[in-house]
Amino acid sequence: MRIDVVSIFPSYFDGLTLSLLGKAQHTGLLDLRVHDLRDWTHDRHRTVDDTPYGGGAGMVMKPEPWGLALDELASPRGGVRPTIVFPSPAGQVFTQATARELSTAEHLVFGCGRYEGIDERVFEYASALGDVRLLSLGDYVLNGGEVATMAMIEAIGRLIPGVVGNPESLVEESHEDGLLEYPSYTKPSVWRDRAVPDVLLSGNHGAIARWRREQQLERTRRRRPDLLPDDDAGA
Ligand code: 6GU
Repeated sequence: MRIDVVSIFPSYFDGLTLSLLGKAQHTGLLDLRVHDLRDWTHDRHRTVDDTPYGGGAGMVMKPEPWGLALDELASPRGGVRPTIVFPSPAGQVFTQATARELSTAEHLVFGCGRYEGIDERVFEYASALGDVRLLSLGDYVLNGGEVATMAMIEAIGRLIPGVVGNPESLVEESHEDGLLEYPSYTKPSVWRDRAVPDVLLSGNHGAIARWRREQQLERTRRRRPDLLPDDDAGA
């Protein structure tokens, strides 16, 4: 998979060279390129923002640098239109299902906004080049799209076949089956007077599987009732 990221703070993404995603880049499973939006400015101050038409607080990202960046990075490559993601608290919520869907894309482009956002015409223009998605991490406000983009790239990248060494570890996680994960324990069997649940030491694999399923349901009921199908307060 090819991923291009456009940001005025490219060094945010240094962390993506670590661990599994770093290895995926070395082995060629992931081709991640981070770009500085200011490279597409032409004035002495490398300006990327301006005051909003109609007034109001804060600054808006100017369309011209974004247009040039998208022309260069998000034009169809070999007949394939990219998926262009703009992280935004005003977008649809990014979930494990979104991560799964985007993990099958050949080419993703992330446009990280700052300030009060990007001139709206940029999204329309981008729609002519690729499939545009406005995606939010959840109902709270970050200072810009960088941290959200990192979270999305990690969630997507680990689903690319071969990135996570043991594919079985992917299916037993929270959210993969719509429930929270069951609790895990390791040695010692007693630690500071706290014992590991007996069933896990029983060697009875059927009983262990049943216990884990019950724990998943119980935790989900208690912590995230909105995830259960018959929840009145849910989506
Ligand atoms: Cl994607 N961007 C910003 N700025 N804030 C957010 C977010 C995204 N998701 C949640 N809060």
